[in-house]
Amino acid sequence: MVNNIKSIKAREILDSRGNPTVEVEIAVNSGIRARAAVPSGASTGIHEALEFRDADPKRYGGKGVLKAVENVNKIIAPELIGKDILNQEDLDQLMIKLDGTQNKKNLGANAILGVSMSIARAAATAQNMTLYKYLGGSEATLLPVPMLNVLNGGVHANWQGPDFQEYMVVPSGAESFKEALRWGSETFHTLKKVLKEKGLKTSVGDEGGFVPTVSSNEEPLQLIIAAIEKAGYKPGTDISIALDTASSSFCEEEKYLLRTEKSELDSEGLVEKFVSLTKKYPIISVEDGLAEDDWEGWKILNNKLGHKITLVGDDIFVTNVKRIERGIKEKIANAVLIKLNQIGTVTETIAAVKMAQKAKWSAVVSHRSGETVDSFISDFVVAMGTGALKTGAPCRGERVEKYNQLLRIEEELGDNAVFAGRKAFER
Ligand code: 2PG
Ligand code: MG
Repeated sequence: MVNNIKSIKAREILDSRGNPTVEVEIAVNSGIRARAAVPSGASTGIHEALEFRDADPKRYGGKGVLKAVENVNKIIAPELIGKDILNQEDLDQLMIKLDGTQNKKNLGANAILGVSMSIARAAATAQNMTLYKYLGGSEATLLPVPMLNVLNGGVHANWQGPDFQEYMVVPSGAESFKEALRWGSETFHTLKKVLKEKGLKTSVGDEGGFVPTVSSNEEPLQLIIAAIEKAGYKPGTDISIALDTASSSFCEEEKYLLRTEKSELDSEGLVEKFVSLTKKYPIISVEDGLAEDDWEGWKILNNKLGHKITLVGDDIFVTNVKRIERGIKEKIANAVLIKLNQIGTVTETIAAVKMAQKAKWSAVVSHRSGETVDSFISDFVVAMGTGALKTGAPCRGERVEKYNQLLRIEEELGDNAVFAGRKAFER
């Protein structure tokens, strides 16, 4: 009885872009309270679970989430009150049933996920455990390699930077998470100097990375290599590079339009570009190299590079076991990006990670470009032991809070902490 839900209350708050999002607060009979906030994407995949927005032009340009809030308070809460918070899976299933659609379009994935995450948090507190231990058990000791998005492009930069959305530094050669974060942060600050010296802009995009005006998608790689070296690190040994090209966002009628380079490529042409870039630069991972429905192109990419580097599917898999299963069967990638709000419950997200792990695929846990200071994913990545996390630049409160939470977890684990290191990207 003490662990039964007493009340659930959702509210509309703002995310890091100043857009409304859902926050849920749960109270349990024992007196425990827990809170969770839902993130929001900009380069959202069309196959993602639905994020419910009011579409009322008089409020927040149509982006209000009052309907999702109401769905929590009026529909979900009455069903869940009195139920035991320790039954995460049952409660998630109940909400899935209550919604009754494939993509959660009745209640909204943003409504359901807020409840799902706050239940997990309350349950951890009820068990007197940290969240990562509650979700992952005593085996949860693996700290992820941080993938720090130091240079933003695409939609996260209002198309004022490169076409590729994310250029990440990956300090996989470090000995600990703490050290990796320092290397990443030093490189970030050195990159600022490199940009300044070249007379390039140092303003930042949605995920905290710089947005210089460049004339190609290769130029950022040269700038980042210069920064890594200038910061005193060895590119490819200490610090490697990962890309999220978010290719769905510049794909039109099966053609990939690279504005900065004034070129138009087909799938094979883009794959060839990745092949040549990976020969020249220490790129260890490419996410969304091809668009969300270009299964054929993905196959070509995986045949060419899958044995060498990590190929992460984000928009194509959308943390959905059905799509991941198809990807595994058709051998089109070797890793999956994991975002809780793409699918909408903690239980389904865990299932997606487990499916990837069973197939010996990597799983990269990820933030969204619209975030809050909620650091659920930091605990989640340790709980799941995936060894890799991307959560933006070491800049802007909502990004650094995730990295800071991992510092706390590493400290708490002490000698038991294991840093994933280069192994996380071995193929
Ligand atoms: C991505 C994400 C996070 P968004 O494409 O991987 O970096 O961006 O949240 O805008 O979908
Ligand atoms: Mg992506």
